[in-house]
Formats: sequence, C-alpha cells, structure tokens
Amino acid sequence: MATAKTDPKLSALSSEERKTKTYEGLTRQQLIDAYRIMYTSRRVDDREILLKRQQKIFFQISGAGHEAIGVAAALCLRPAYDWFYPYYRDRALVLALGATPYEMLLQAVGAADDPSSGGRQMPSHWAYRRLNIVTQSSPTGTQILQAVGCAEAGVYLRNHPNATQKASGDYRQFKDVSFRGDEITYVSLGDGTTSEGEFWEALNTAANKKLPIVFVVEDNEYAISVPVEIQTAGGNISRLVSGFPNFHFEEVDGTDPVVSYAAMKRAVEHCRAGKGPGFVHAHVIRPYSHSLSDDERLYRPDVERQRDAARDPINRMQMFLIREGILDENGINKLEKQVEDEMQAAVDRALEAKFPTPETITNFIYSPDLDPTSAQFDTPPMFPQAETPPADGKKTPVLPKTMAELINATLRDEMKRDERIVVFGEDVADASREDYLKKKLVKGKGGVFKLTAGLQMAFGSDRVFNAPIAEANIVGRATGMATRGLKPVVEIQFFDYIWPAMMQLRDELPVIRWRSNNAFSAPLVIRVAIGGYLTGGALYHSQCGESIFTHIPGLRVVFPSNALDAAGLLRTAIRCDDPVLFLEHKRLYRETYGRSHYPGPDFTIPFGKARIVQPGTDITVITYGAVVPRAMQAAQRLEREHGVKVELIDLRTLNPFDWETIAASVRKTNRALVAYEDSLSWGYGAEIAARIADQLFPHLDAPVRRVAAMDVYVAYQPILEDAILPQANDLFRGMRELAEY
Ligand SMILES: Cc1ncc(C[n+]2csc(CCOP(=O)(O)OP(=O)(O)O)c2C)c(N)n1
Ligand SMILES: [Mg+2]
Repeated sequence: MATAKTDPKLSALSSEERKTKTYEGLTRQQLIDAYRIMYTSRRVDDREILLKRQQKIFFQISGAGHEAIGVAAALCLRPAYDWFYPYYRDRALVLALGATPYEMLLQAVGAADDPSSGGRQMPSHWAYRRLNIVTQSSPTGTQILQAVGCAEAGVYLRNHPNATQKASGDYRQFKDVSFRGDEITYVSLGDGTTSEGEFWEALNTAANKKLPIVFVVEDNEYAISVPVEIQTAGGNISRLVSGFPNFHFEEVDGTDPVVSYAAMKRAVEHCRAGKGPGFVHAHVIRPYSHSLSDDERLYRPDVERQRDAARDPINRMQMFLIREGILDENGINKLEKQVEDEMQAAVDRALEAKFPTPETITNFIYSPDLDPTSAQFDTPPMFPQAETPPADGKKTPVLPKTMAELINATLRDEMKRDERIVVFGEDVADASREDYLKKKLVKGKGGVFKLTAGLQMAFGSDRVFNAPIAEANIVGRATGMATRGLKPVVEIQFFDYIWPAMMQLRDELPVIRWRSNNAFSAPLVIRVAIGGYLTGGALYHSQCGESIFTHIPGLRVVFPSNALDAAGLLRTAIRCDDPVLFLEHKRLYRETYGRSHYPGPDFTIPFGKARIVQPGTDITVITYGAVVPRAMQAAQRLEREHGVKVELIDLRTLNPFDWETIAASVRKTNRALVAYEDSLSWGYGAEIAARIADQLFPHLDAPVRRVAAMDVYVAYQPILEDAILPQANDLFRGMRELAEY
C-alpha cells in the first residue's frame, strides 16, 4: 500500500467542515464507495490472472488502469434507466452499476449460470439485462453504431409512446420496450478503436441527430502493441473530433476519479438536457499488458512503464483518501480486507458452478418464442372484392400488381399496424427536405427502385428517413434500435454494396441472442435489392451471393420469386422475432411474370415452406429467385420436345429451407438438379446438392446436377452477361442431360 500524509490544509478545517467537504459534488462516503469499487475491480483482475495461471479459466483481459473513469462514469449515470455499451476494460464501471464479482467470475469459468452469456463468451464481455448493460462482443468498435441506434430508439419512443404497447401475434408479444424520456446511452472504446470507420460514422450520426449519447474514449496510448500516434493523426483524438457540431467535449485525466467525475457530469448534463452528444477523452494507463496473451515488455521500455505506474489510479486514490483525511491507513486496510474476503467467497462459489451441457449449444440461435415456420404464419390471401377474378374468366377491373407494388403495400400495411416500425436507408425517403413535400414542390423519390415511395408522406419523417451512404451505419443503428424493441425495416440499396455492413451482419446482428443466452435479441428486417439479368447492370449492380449469408447461424434469409410470395414473406419477416435478410430481385420488381392482386393486410407465408411451381414425375429442379421463371420456361420446353415432366420447386426461403419438400420430390423422381443465379462454386446449391447426395443416395438414379453462373463477375456487355448468368437454354440443357442420364 502507498503511504501518504493528511493534507496540512485540512487541519485548518473544523471536524464538522471536514466531514461535509465535497469534491466536485462527491461526498466523502461516495469517494470511499468509489474506492471500494475500484479496488474490487483490480482484485477481480488479479484473481482472474491467478485462476488463468491455474488453468481454471481460459482467458483474461483486465480493466486495470481504467478504474477511475469507469467509477466516475457510473456515478453520473443510472443503471436500468440509462443504457450501456461498455467495452472490455470497463470492469469498474460495470461493478459500480451493480454487477457482482461472482457474476464476472461465472463468465470467466464459463458457467451455465453466467448471466452475460451462459458460458458462451470470454470474460469481460459484459451483458446484464437487469442493468441495461447490453451484450458486448469482441470486434473493436462494433458497439458504437449500435449505441447510436439505442439512443435514437429512446428519442423515438419518447415521441411515439404508443409504440411501447404489447401486441399478440407477432414479435411484440415477446419484446419488452421501455423508455424514460431523458435516458442516455453510454458507449466506450479504446484509443486504437477510434481508427475504425464505424467510430466516425457513429459520431457523424450522433452529432447530426443531436442524440443523447456519451462517447468515452479510454486512451491508454496503446492498442495491443501499436502506440496512439500510429492510430491517430497527431496522436490526440480530441483534436480530430473537435469539429463535430452539437457535442460537449471533455479531455481529462482518467486516472483521477474526482476530475473524471466532473468531466463526465458536464457531458452527461449536456446530453440529458437534450443539447446533443458528449465526448469524454480520458487519459488512462494499462499496467497489465493488453491481455494475458501479451507481454508489453516486448515493445515498451521500463522507463515508460514506470512513468505509467506512477499514475496508477488505485494508489492515487488511496493517497487521496488519506491526504484528505477521508480514510486513514487502518480504514483502508479494513476496506481492502473486506473486499478480499468477499472475493474469496465469490471465487470459491464460482469454482463450484455448473458448466453448460452440449445439448444446450443450439438454444437461442433463433427466438424460442415465435417460430416463423409455424402454422400461425400460414394464412390465405384475402383478395379484395374488386380484385377477385370473376368466375366467368373475365379480366378483373383491377390489374394485378407487380412485386414492387406489393412490397410497398406490405410496408404500408405493417407500418399502419405497428408503430415500432421505422424505415431507413439510402434514398428511401420521399424527400429529406420535407418542406418541399409539404409545399408540393416535388413528388418525392422513395427509393432508387421506388419500393418505399410515399411512406414518408404517409407516416412522417421520423418513421421513414434517409441514412448516410454508410451501410454499417444502417445495419449497426438498426441493430441498436431493435435491441431496444423497435422494428427497423432498413434497405441496402444494392446487394453489391452490403459489404461495409459485413461485420455487423456476421459478428453482431445474428449473434446477439445466442451470445447473450437469450438476454437480448435484435429482430429486424434488412431489405436488399439483389441480382442480375439487367442488361447493363455489370459487376456492381448485378451480383448474387446469398450463400455467404445462409452460412450465418441466426440470420433468416428469404428470396421470393413473385409478387404474392414477396408480400406474404415480407409480412412474416416483419412480424418475426429473428433478424431477416430479405432479398428482392431487381429484375423481378416489375416483371410481367408473377404479378398478383393485393392479398390483404394479414396475408403471411411461413418460412421454410417451398412452393411446387409445377408438379412432375421425371426430374426435380430446385431453385429460387429470378431463376424460377427461367427454369419454368426450360421445363415447359422439355415437356413439349421430350415429354419429360419436371417437378419445379421454388424454395422461397433459403434459411430455413424446405428439406421435406425436396426430399419427397427426389424420392419420387430420383433425379435432382439445383439451379441458382450465383456463381457455381461454393454457391447455395452446393449445400442442397451435398445433402441430397448424403441423405437420398439410395433414391438417386443420376448424379445431382447444378446449373449456375460462371465463376466470374457479371459483365456489362449484354452478350457477356448472357453467357455468364444461367439462361433458360442452359437450364434446358442441364435438365435434358439429367433426364437422359
Ligand atoms: C475488428 C477487430 N480487429 C482486431 C481485433 C484484435 N484486438 C483486440 S483488442 C485490440 C486493441 C484495441 O486497442 P484499444 O482500442 O486502444 O483498446 P485497449 O485494449 O487499449 O483498451 C485489437 C487489435 C479485434 N478484437 N477486433
Ligand atoms: Mg488502448
């Protein structure tokens, strides 16, 4: 323990004055409590390190050196009221908010009862639902845009209090929504993480929307071995961010709890008053290397490490308490002994904890409450009177609708029914300058393919709005909103541009429920315009690539081939309790093929139920999307010219997919061909073909065939595009060869 003497200036104060003296508003008792948390935090780290060396836990990353700013932040915020997206160094913050050392140790040992993840995540990956501490992951910086979405959700709910109401028959039955009106979202990150693009995207949106969110950058000058001047131009993040409007900025010694508290308090007050976001840049230290897998002596000389050690917040706080006469050495020893005893008890208990069993592994990949494959979603279309085809075969007075029109109609129906739905993306609004709409100066855009046309005018600019051209921003914010209980139905303008969102789509959105052991979930819909056959779409407006997403557990993937299916499946997607990637083929948006009358506001189609487009007895063709009409054409020709009867299956949803229908058909025809628009190798059909070969081998009279695009990008020149993508002729040839085998 460090030694310090009582400050002589204090002796001048009466004992009463001493007792009531405050420090930036903090009482002596609050400072003692703060020290207790800081010390506890350090001791949990120390005990974990010991346990790791004893091979009783499997990973350790410490919050050492970051305790003061963490405790200071917690003193300004309210658990179960405000919302928290802390990063792995925030042990002291999380303890101060109400998590216990025992709970943390449960995660370290990988216990079934670990409240953060049920033994699924590494230690220091915080999630405490009762405290509004949202499940955190390992990628640096993915929490930041989600925190922005969380803050947006709070503002939205304040303006739409009815949206909090529960409703039966859809995800709302299982999704609690709460808001306080003046809650704040806390998000923290390290200095190195400010290099991630998502950080800048988050600041941009937070500033633009004046959101109640506090960013805390805990700057320990290193990201593993890379020093801050390599990450940050000029070496100081405060200087770089200072131009963002509407922010309150603070730069502070984050090893000093009192000045950290004062800085946090000012930033939080700015947020709470609705003036905009806060940014607190806290200079801290990292005394224990990056993690137990790192030895910082390899890249930091002793002299630098000693300089840091002199700022250690634990020692500094001890000395401060003694100097101010708040605790004497005896008092400190007593407090530390209490913490030590509690720690021992927590360790003993955690080492007794039960481990999760392998049968539980697949729990909570998807919602345990609402099954989108169930009969509940099997409802018939209710065509309005005017659109019902007359029995005499005459044309109806109303023409059937395109896929684009029915998707738009479905969005309208659902937005009317469910006030939690918000729609955003690039160009999806009618016009961001809503004055132009009000004065009727413009007609409005509503999406580059006009799928969202008129929605902003019908539902208002806070329910339908444009996003910056930043796909991670769209998906990350949507994820944060969905975690709070909203239902974002966002648009990615072109599948070819989905990749900036890939980290959110692979490591965050679909994993939230599983990694938090069902404590959190983020059901939402991402509509994506996909596919080629456009004549001139070229490389960057034509690609498919759905298998990349069907390879992601936790993500539902839908790919309709006609207007009616699009309407029914989109409605199921919106009412579903899981995240859904809804792939809309651009070529099918306005095709004459597959139009339908409006099927009514409650028409749903269950996921995982294929449609037999045409029954047949000779070969089975399994496909989806824009290949469906092409396969149909080929099948009709095959029957005409060769008398071969094709059973054509449209999968409609790719995850889940309808294995029963495939298997029943192949058992009947004994021949299978899988056709898809994506390039052949490693494509979606590869898995289907493998399953057929594996599970239906005794029923096969021929090898499983595939027809797909060439293993190359889609070219601009139509002659090349035709040759690259699977055409009706290619399908015809493939089917004929299979039938003749
Ligand atoms: C996207 C991503 N890239 C790399 C890593 C590996 N990694 C984990 S922590 C870390 C350094 C983070 O440094 P900083 O943001 O300064 O936080 P600190 O650990 O110093 O508190 C890196 C590179 C990761 N987790 N995520
Ligand atoms: Mg760092």
